[in-house]
Amino acid sequence: MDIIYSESHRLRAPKFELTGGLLVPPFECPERLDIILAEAKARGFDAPIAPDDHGLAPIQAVHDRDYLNFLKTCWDEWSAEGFKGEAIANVFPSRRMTRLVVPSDIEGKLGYYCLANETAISPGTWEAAVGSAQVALSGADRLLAGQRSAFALCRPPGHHAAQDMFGGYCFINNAAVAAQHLRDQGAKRVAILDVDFHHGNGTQAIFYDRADVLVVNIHGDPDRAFPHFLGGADERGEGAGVGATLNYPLPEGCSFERWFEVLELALAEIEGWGADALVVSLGVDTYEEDPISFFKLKSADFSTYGQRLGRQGLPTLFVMEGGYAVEAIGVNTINVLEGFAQA
Ligand code: OKP
Ligand code: ZN
Repeated sequence: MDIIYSESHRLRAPKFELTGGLLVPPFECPERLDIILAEAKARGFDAPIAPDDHGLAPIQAVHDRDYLNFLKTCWDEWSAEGFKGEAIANVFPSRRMTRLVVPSDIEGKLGYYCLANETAISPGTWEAAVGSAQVALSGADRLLAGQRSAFALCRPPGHHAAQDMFGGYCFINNAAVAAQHLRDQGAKRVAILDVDFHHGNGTQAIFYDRADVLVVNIHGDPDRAFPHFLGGADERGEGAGVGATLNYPLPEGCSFERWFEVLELALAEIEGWGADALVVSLGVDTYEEDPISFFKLKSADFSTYGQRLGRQGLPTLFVMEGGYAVEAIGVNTINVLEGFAQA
């Protein structure tokens, strides 16, 4: 299985994340990918391959132009204001703040486009996010060329990013960009299976009214878990997309046995729907030791479900999302890929 990877992820290196009222070193850090790559090498995977540059057009196919322009210019506008720290949003168009006009002031703009303010924008964030999307696009190209699978080792992650919103460590929705690229290059129906612990609200929002992309999420119940305001079992799509969104929220302490039963339900739905290709939003924050999540998967369980994904028999693009137990992120991620390849 080819691993696509870009060094440009290192440009995403904020000093701070706002958590529990404190500015702490971000959970989503560059070392995550170093550890995954080291484990891939130790387990006999070929050296990673740099992505091809697809430009901005396939990103604009998913995200709004004004949002992308904001991401591109945010840091310069913020620092030009004389602010000393990283760009953290502090005012939002929340309920009963209904003037949905983009302010020209950078603090206003930042809040307009932000869905959660743990995520700081720092210099290089835009360049890293574009590079991450190129990794996903180049992974999709492998499937289009007839390969059975590919691993897009994306960073920053993407599944919380919607058409015009960043947050939850995400800026450009890599899985959505890849799925749209597969559609535009000939795939008729694409399924996205999001196994990250957190609900992929951005991916769901992007495809919510569409019948050609099935979006399936298995995640911590939003009553108890980030992103809190999307991911209920009753969200099933709208308009032409009714039935093409599926959500499986699960409770705190969820065991692998229960999680795997739900994976079987999800894969039966995907089988019945009839996809040409599968995009897996691969977050390994379902791990029992993850510092910000509450499922109980053990490292061996990642091999088990990787094998099951392999038996599904679909051309499959793995797109890296979360996973914050950094010491185990390599083993858990490669267990999924190796299990898949064994099946
Ligand atoms: C990104 B991805 C926990 C707060 C969580 C943000 C989590 C972003 C997860 N107390 N804040 O889905 O792995
Ligand atoms: Zn996550």
